[in-house]
Amino acid sequence: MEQTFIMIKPDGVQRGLVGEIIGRFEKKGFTLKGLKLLTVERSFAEKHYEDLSSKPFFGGLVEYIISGPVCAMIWEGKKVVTTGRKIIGATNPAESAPGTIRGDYAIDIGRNVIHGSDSVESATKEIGLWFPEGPVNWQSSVHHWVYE
Ligand code: RTP
Repeated sequence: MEQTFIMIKPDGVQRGLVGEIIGRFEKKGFTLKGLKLLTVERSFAEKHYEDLSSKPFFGGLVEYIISGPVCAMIWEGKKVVTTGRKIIGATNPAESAPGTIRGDYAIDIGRNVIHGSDSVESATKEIGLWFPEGPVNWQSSVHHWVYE
């Protein structure tokens, strides 16, 4: 079953959106396979966003990510990478549809509450970086009521 890496950024944690965001993924039918609250070092944030290191906003992005605790998660389910990105909404909250997390809870691109892996390959890489111990192994009891 597909897995994705989801991170509630420091603004989302400080604003008390952790429960709301977890609830959206749970109610969709996805399964939580990893969860931790942690403040990351600068070098770790730079590694996570290494593909963006040449962008002009890279420095500000790293400052933002290390500014407080983040909530790192592994979510599992059919097409969870693409569906997770739809639940999250467009990168710029000004363009995120209402009903998406960013559409409902964010205004600025530099305070857009949440990260989600953009491909299965990125998800594998990010889960390996954030959860070197691997996912928690448990079987959701709702599968028969979510998948035909
Ligand atoms: P994320 O990685 O956080 O899920 O976001 P994304 O794929 O939707 O967007 P990406 O292009 O990978 O950008 C990563 C994060 O950098 C910040 N950003 N700021 N000021 C700017 O123009 C700008 N562009 C991107 C956002 O916080 C974005 O989520």
